[in-house]
Amino acid sequence: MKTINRINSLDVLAIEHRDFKAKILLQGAQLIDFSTAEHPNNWLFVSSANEYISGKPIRGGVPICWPIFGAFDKNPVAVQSSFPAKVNPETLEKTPPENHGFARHSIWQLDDVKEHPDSMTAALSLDIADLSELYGNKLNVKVLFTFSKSGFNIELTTTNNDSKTLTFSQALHTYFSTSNIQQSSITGFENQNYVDALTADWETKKQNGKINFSEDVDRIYKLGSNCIINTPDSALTLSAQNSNSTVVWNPWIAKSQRLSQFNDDDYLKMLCVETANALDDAVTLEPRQTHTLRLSVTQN
Ligand code: TA6
Repeated sequence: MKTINRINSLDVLAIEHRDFKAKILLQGAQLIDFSTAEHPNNWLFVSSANEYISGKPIRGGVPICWPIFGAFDKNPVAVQSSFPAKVNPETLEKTPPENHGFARHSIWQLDDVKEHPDSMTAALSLDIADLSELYGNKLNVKVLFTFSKSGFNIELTTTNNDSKTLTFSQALHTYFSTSNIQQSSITGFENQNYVDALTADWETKKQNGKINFSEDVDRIYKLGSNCIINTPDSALTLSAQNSNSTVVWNPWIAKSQRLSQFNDDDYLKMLCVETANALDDAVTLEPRQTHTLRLSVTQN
């Protein structure tokens, strides 16, 4: 069953099946709730501090960071030249594209919801041409969600509609829920290099053992998110295709007090594992070329 409801000023697609439930905000095509009959609590973290007002990204679920991941000036030159800063003709003041791109606070079109014997799919797309003279008609983006009793899949497909090569960065910025961050860990990145975004010059370091959480963490691992997230409540398996970066983030105490739409103690209840193509892993598309980023999340 599918219905369109509202949370404050935002439309939300609610999907109900005997084996699973899901909710997707049309703003940002943002999955904010997924659970199964067997694992009935929301697998995703969503802050109770969210206001659900138009144009303001929701903190939690799976924000789609696109066509830029992170801060514009931390992106490679190829991304910066694909999406140049906007110049005010009078003042010549430059306004760079916003952190994490515009997709996550734009209204996506719901193209299709299909029921299958053991799964349901929801397809959404974003009409770039209407969004901004900077991006109009350059890129096309759509997302396909597949829900089943074992978990959810997300496929984010980008097509280059321009006559020249374009480079973009991206992330499925997934917030996972935990009842105790200090008893949570991630395995699968042992001995891997990562960029520590908390250091002044974004030092490269090596991961020793599993990833634990006892302080501010903001790391970009140089490989796709094929890992296991262990919390006191669940053991989630993530597998990704066409992703060469994974961002692991927990803001911890001080940053939690500064973040919008986030309670001071929310850091105790969440961890982000973001399936991405960031920094030098940004994706270059020739004209008419297509790229699909895939994430599968299942519970053992
Ligand atoms: O998760 C990686 C990250 O880039 C962090 O550095 C932090 O900024 C986080 O995203 C949240 O960003 P937001 O714009 O949603 O507050």
